[in-house]
Amino acid sequence: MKTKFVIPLALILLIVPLSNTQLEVPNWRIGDYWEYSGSFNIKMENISIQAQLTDLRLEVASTEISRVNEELLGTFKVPMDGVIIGTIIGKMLNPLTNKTLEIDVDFTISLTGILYFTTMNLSLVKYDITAYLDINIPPALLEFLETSLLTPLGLFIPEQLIERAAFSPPLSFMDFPVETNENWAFSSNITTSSEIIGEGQRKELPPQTSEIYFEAENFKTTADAYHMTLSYIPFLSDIADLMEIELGNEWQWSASKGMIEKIQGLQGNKEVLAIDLTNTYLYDANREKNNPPLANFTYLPLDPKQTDNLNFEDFSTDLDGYSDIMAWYWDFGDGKNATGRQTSHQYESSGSYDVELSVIDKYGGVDTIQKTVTVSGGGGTPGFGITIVFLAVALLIIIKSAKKSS
Ligand SMILES: [Ca+2]
Ligand SMILES: [Ca+2]
Repeated sequence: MKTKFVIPLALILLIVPLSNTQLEVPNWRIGDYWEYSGSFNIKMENISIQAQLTDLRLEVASTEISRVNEELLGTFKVPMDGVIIGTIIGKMLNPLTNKTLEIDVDFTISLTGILYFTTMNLSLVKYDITAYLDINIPPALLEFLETSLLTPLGLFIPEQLIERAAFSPPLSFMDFPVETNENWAFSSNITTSSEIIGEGQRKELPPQTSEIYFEAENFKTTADAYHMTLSYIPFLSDIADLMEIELGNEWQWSASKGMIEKIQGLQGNKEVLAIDLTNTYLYDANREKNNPPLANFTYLPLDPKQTDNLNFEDFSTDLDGYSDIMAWYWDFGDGKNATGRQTSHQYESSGSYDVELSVIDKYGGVDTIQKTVTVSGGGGTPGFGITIVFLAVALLIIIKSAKKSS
């Protein structure tokens, strides 16, 4: 009977060290940066697009407290910059004249923007990106486009595209901690508002909300790399959808670089997209863990009346030093809020208010404390203060006489 248990136990012992491999949330800090370069290749029936991405740089600039859906979130503010240089080559058929034109257009797109990620699990909260376009359209193509447009849209060559997007809930690409062979799925609503600028005109596109849903799988784990399939790439998936291209994506996350090091998309068996993290990065996987701050505050007067202007002061601590604390967010419990280390507030009516202070340190540690502030009606009862003084004096006399008698 006993031997029956030997094999399963041996198997369990073998499995345990392997299943311990898991990818924790990376310990990002201000100043960490990553640089990418890569290529983009699309072949369609009549048109092919080839482009090179250079010096795409992401850097953790600061930490901020953001309010998302009535929730306060600690976020990393990550500026992003990069340049895409490419060519569009192909043939276009003018449906009106039935003539074909050879196309050879060079373009340069300079990207600049800011991304916000939650400090807790690096979910994308929002982004604000501007793309400066420099498209060299030959006169023959311009004329061709003008004559082939079936509806009189008027040709508008954009010079600048601005897109602001917010995700609700924040879009989690990774389900930290990621275990070997783990599957996960996420959905989020993206609300975008865009602007197109060109030829001295500015066109605003109305805000649009759509749903993002994707599935992911961590299918292979090696010493440092976590290989995953992900059915969504921000920005590119939207373009791919428009062009009806299927991007089968492989993401490779590096534990030592604290970031994605490779994105690869395949169309059929051909490479459509290949972005690699060049060796320029700054991240220390072995750095000591940050101690999150401990939120606390004081306020005066302690027994406020409706007419009082209350002074609030931060009294938070951080084991790494007070200078770690970067931002303060005050919620006065009456719909009003403020930022800064010190602030003041006056309540419009008497009552009990739950005042909340959230603090964030420069490494993304967040803490919140709530205190109830009771505001009494203005004026107060005359002589009330004197009654307290009488009580205190009476108490002192009682204590003194009690001491004497003992
Ligand atoms: Ca997980
Ligand atoms: Ca700290």
